[in-house]
Amino acid sequence: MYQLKSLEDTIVAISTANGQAGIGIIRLSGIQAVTIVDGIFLAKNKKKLSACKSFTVNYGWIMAYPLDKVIDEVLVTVMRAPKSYTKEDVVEISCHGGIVSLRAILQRVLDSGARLAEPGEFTKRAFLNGRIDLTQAEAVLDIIQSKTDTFLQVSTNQLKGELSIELESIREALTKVYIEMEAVVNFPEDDIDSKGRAKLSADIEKAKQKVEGLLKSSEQGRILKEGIKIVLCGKPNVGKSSLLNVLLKQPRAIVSAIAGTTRDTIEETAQIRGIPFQLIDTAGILEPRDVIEEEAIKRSHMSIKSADLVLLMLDASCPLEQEDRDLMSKIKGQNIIVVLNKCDLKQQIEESQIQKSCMSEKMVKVSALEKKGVDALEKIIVEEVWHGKTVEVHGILISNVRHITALKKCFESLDKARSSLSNGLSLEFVSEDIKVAVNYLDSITGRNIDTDLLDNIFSQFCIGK
Ligand SMILES: Nc1nc2c(ncn2[C@@H]2O[C@H](COP(=O)(O)OP(=O)(O)OP(=O)(O)O)[C@@H](O)[C@H]2O)c(=O)[nH]1
Ligand SMILES: [Mg+2]
Repeated sequence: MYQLKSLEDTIVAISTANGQAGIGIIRLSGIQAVTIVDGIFLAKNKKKLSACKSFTVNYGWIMAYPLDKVIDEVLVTVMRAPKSYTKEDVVEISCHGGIVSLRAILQRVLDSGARLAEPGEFTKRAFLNGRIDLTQAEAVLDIIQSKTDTFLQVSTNQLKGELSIELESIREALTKVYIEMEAVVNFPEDDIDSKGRAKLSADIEKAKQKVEGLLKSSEQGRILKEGIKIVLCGKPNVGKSSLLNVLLKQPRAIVSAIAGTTRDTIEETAQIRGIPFQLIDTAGILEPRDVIEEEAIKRSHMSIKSADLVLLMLDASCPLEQEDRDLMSKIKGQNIIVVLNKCDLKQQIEESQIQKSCMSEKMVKVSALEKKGVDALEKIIVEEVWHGKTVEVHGILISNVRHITALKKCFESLDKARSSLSNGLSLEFVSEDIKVAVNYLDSITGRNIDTDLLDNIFSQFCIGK
């Protein structure tokens, strides 16, 4: 099991964001947490923190050295081990949220014997001290980085331990199978008949299906976590930037009647019906007039190529032109939704021609100017990325690449175990596969994980968490 060499240290960090705010919090965790703060805190009621009960908030001042000058007026919360975030003694000093005050108090705590916490070290301690498993620690990171309400809900479920419980139940079933097999391997006189083999096979299959179910959820999970890349493309002046602004609900991009207004690609994130999207507005230019426009075209193409979904914009108020056709041939093979813009004007474009030139059957009519048809567009975008499914946030959604990789390996091992079993192979080999599958499950929850990987996971956290 991984051991942190400095688990004995008392750690400290500013836990609130850098900048000015009403309050700021400095958090300490470790054996010396209460003693250290006692040395620099003067309570209004003169009571020492060491004499205070757990989960009490104490009003007073953090004093400078020597103790005749106040650094700031504070509230100190004491949370004693093991009922704290880290399962150690935790003290939180809430002071005024100015950076000078926060830094001065932090320095005072450091001078009194605490060590500056590494990124994610509080959560790492919660994991190492057995309060949460690794999936829950990772959920904390997901909550902090959450871009949408939907993903926040999914991460909160994971923090509550829903994934851990599911993995534990699969593990338990597989361990039972493993023990039964090992008994047969070690005591051959207890050999099992075909009925016994069929039962073991059915148990493995059940576990395999559960793993498969988790893997199936990962497509939705990944989308919610990372979002979908949508690129707006179309010839100049069709209204790409206008639509971007409508989708973002803010005038982010410059809109003008001059063709070639957008040159550099514009990237913004947006939430559409609970799903995070990265929206990219591109330059419409097709024939470059100078090096800047050459670069603009290059960038547009790069964005289009890497898009999960392309919104091909056409101006409905004029007939389909060669420029539109050129663009269509460039994006062939990609996931496309045709957006007919300027539908507030008299329609000149022939829809049958579009369908002939473009492989996509998905088409929406909008007016970016009058903000019409946007609802229908959003609906079709969500249907496209969600494949008609509903956003299910109450169950378990796997979103972490590390979990997905381990679950895939676990699935493969179980598959191998099942076919070995049905091919009549010795149980010795089958039980080995089961053991490998269990090890993969354990790597997800952190029961067995190597130091480097653990460091890697926690280094993604911010300091103070
Ligand atoms: N009538 C009408 N005009 C629109 C609509 N959408 C955009 N426009 C106008 O079309 C012109 C071009 O709009 P932009 O959004 O700048 O077009 P673009 O595709 O980003 O153009 P480039 O950046 O040059 O490639 C502007 O004058 C807009 O006001 C619409 O739905 N109806
Ligand atoms: Mg533009």
